[in-house]
Amino acid sequence: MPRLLAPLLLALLPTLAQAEDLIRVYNWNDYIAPQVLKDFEQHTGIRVDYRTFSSAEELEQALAGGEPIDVAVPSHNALPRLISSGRLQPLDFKLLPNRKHLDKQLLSKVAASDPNNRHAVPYLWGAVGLAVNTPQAEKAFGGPLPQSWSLLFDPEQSARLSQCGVSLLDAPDETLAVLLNYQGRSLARSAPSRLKRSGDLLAALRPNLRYIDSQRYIADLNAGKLCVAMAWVGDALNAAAAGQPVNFMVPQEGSVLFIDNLVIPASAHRADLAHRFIDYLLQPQIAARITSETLYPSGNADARQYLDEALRNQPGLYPDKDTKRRLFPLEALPEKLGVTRDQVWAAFRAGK
Ligand code: N2P
Repeated sequence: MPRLLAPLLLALLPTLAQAEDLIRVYNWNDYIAPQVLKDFEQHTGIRVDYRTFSSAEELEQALAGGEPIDVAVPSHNALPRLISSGRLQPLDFKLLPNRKHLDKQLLSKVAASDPNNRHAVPYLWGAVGLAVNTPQAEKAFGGPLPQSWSLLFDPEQSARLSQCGVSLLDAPDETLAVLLNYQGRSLARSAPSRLKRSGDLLAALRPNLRYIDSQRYIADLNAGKLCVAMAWVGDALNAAAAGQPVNFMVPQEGSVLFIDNLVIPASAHRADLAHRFIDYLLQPQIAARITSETLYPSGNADARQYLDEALRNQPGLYPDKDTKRRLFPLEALPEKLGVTRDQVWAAFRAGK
């Protein structure tokens, strides 16, 4: 028996060695240039098991369940809880020489959620706004559109638009933050009772919404099947790039800004390879390719010079000064409020 086993094991060895050079990456949908993954695999011989999620909740559950993920991409407002519950590993900066290309302003914003930037590397960021198929929406609305969240949150207005299709992101922090800001308040400083009342307002909008989903809306906007969608900037710009007359607008009342980050979960099996992957993405030319394809602004300051001229100046990609003034970063919620938010959102999503 051993005589037979030995050659078999020897034959298996190369496969085993290869199987070890694998990382599991868990990212948002439509948030990478697929060719970058292929190039990384080819250059390094490290295989990437790449999966996606479409809501912060999905990522949170995977991390809380201790899944063996080597690189994940949480938004900045999720960092304080992930760090305090020990879900993230501190990064080894020595293994990330390309960190020097990161945008310093962005790093200091993220440092409010991750002191000294020990755990997170800004990847892509951007604004939340409304993607509007202007000809369709104006027709249904019966005239020019206000540059306002009222298109969604005023039930009379969204009822008019419902015939050409209105959708909402499955993103409770973003939705509640813009709703409360529209009402002149702040999500993070709201009492749970106030959040429940916001839930009632959302429930009244429910009949006007085609769905609450952060992935389906991309294809539907591209195909002209939605006229107003609460959107993350790159998804909206991609619809416009696909030929639809879709505009991305940040309403006058203001909106939220998110910064998504590359992190190494505590449950990672290959933190060494995860660092190599992150450093690969931190090369300015690679970061520029990712921005060119996803149409999200890059966390990499040196990437900008590698963007096509047209893209570098594309309105809406990097927010202009005026828009920037209307944007505020998503805030982390105090624990108790987080529980109310989850209840309110689950009921809303289920249509209860
Ligand atoms: C892209 C998802 C954007 C991520 N489809 C928002 N945090």
